[in-house]
Amino acid sequence: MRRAWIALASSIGLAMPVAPVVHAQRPDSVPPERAAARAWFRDAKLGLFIHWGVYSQLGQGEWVMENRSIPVDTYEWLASAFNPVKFDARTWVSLAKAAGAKYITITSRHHDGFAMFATKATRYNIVDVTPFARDPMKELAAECARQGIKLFFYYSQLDWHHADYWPRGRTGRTTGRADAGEWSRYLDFMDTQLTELLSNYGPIGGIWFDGMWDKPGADWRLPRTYALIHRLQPAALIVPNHHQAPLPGEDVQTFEQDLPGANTAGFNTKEIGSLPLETSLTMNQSWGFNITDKKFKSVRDLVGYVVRAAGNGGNLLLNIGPRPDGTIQPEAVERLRALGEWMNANGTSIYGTRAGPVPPREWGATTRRGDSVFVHVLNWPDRILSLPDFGARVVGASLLRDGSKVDVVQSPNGLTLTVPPGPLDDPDRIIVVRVAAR
Ligand code: FHN
Repeated sequence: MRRAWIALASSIGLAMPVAPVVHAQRPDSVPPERAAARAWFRDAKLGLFIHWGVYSQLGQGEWVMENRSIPVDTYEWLASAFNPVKFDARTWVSLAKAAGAKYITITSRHHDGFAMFATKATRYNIVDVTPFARDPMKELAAECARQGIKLFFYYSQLDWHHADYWPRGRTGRTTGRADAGEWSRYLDFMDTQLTELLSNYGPIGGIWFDGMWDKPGADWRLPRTYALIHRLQPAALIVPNHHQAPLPGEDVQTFEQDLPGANTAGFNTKEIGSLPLETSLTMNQSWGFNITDKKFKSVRDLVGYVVRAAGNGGNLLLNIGPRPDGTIQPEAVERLRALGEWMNANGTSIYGTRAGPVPPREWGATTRRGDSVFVHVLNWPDRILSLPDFGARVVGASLLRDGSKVDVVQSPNGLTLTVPPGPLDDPDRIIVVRVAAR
């Protein structure tokens, strides 16, 4: 059952949202720093997700401890062998920049409980027990600051290693821990580590939480933890991957392997609140390094995901799983560079936009900035494309690529565009439709 769930989670691609439920929410009153950070996030549109840890050594994804029932002491040995000598923060951050990503979200600690940062809360961390003895989060934070890209820390609330993660949730039952523990001590431990992440790495983008779904009924003391985070860094955003509608104190609503409001993965909510939106997506079918998973999405597909996420008013958080030596698979590097070239040429139709007047459809999506509506034609073989009414008078239309005029006819029923044929390998023909100022 558990394996089936994981396989489902990692194998499903994005699909069009089916009639999302839009959740009426009172606008949160947030301090100006956080409001500005949320606004920045809405504009960012592309982030690079990185799943990297001790598990990368086995090349079977980040769930290997659970999937193979590896006992805690055996996994501790694996941790003690982790030595990613080729890790180079500058290379990683430069690649994220080259891809057009505005932020990086990296696993500071995944469900295996191993801290990929220096922590005084436990010796179970990369500095204290590995031959590497360096803090890659520190190196990344410094490099992100240098290259002007935001850094978010993924932090797993679920823990397959800690003795006090008790009572157990749905997972982590086969790692040989004693059936006893003190839940409040575990929550204190997390708060200590979060305090370190928010105190020792300069200003960070925020914390990306994951794993609460393992114990949905538990008291996670969220108000206290969220207040702690916002007190330590008022501009840090809280991004919870709990698969529910947003809870008080949260800043972003994120969807896993699904566009906002869709639930092909089987665990996302269809309720969309008023917070900035994000979709996390694997580049192949795995989050952590999987040595045999070669099912990488094509560049055309990745462009489509960025466009459809933006067309839904959200960001795409595109994942890679670096190798245990600290290098990144060439398939991922190649795709990120190609995506970056596309973003470089067409980013004006993505960055800083909002969802356009026509919700994403099979043919493509629309985005909007001011008086420009960008019609992204992703999958439409015909010359004539008819769209529902934009709710504004259309002034003219042109191709983003070269500014050439595009025929557009507006009627009370909508618009008809004559789509110019593009190069066969063009993943997205973008038509800029100018509408009269409102
Ligand atoms: O179990 C994790 C999984 O390993 C991965 O980190 C993804 C990323 O969105 N989230 C979890 C499942 O919800």
